[in-house]
Amino acid sequence: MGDVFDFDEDGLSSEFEKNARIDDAEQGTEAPFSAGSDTDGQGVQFFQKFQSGGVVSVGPIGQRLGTSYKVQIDEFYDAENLDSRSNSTNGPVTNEKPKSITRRKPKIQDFEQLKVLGKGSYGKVLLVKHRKTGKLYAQKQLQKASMIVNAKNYEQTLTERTILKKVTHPNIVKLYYALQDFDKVYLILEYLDGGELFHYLREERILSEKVACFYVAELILALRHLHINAGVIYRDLKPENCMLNSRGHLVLTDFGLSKASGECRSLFGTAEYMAPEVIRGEPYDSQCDWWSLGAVMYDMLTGSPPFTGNNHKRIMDKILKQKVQYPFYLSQDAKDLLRRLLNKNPAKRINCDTEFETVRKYRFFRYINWDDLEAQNDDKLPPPILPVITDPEEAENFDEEFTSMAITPPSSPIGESLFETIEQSRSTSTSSFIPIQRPDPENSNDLKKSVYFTGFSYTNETLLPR
Ligand code: ISQ
Repeated sequence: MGDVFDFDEDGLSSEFEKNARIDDAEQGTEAPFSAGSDTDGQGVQFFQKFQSGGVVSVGPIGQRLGTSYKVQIDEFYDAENLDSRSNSTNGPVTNEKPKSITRRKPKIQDFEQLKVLGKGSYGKVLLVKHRKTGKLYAQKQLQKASMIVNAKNYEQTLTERTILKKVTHPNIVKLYYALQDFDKVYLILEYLDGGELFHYLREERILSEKVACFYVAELILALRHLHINAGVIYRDLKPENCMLNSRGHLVLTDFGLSKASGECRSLFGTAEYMAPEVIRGEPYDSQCDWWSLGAVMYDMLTGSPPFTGNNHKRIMDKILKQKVQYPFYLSQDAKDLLRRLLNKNPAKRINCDTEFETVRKYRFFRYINWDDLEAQNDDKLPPPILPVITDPEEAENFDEEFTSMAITPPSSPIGESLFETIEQSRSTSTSSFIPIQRPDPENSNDLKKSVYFTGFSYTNETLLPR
């Protein structure tokens, strides 16, 4: 099965990593992951939990260099699907391992970079086009160097890749590939050409309750799926992470701050939408997402989150101490749901996972037929905003501040092909590749870059055309 999945041939070719792979492939057990001294310790818990999800674990940073690593091959995620697929199409169910599928590994150069869609602390998101199929994707790029300096970035990227690999839901962004070259890692994601939901909200200032209830209901479906089926707390629900696809459905993006369910303690997320228990540093669980949903819903209906201020401390103080004010124009139905979500005591806050049958019957959701919503039956329950998309390549629903930015070409792949590329670029001055140096096994920084990202690459076989 290992050969079905990308396994780092993009550039990880040092002796060091070859050794790592051999270890791994043979044993399939691994050292607990820790993202260095900067971690809160919960990374260990997270990665242990997800071992059976095909997560890579390369051992604590301090022990990485010069020791042998057990690096798990990305084999579990799709193994069952592939098994059942091959069984269902090729006769009776057997316990035999499926024959390996040989598919050319995607390379970053297979994608033409068209526009910048956004920029954040994580790096950049670009609109890219697959050269052969013409299909458009959003490509999230992160610099390896910054991730090595900032271990949290690194942990977040692996977290995002890991979670998106295991989650399939129409209201959660799809991950198609995880790729890398020498200095960057790339997530090739579903392109959500409707842009941010809150781009529409800021234009309109507030959404009507009839419009807002559709998005609140879609958010409930997405969060429930994460909590119940994937065992993940989203933790970072905020307007920027709610995007619209071309049909107008809400899709959650950005899983860098998500966490395996259970008890968490670290302070994460965006202040305005953060639950009181998270701010207090108390242990928290998936209830924190229902608070954030309340804060986002409040924002949709009033034009700003329930607690605002010009610095984080002020906002956090208010979240802990101030009572939520409900403007006169909110209906009783909206206030009723908001009060249940924005309850400072997580034990008294509504739990939309366990109390879903109650929640779905709230009057606030009277316009929603939940079966149609789940089935995305647009004829019966059309999304309230249909994004205007004249040409998806124009990314017209994204901020011009980004889409007008110049694109910098990707660096070359690593390994032998790099040398071909460099030779070609020497002889043909028209090459768009920027030659980069081959990783130097004597250079500890290069070594770190390679070792860190062993096993990062990934192809989601379930989403590829057959
Ligand atoms: C998908 N489409 C457009 C922009 C995006 C930003 C982040 C994650 C996914 C995206």
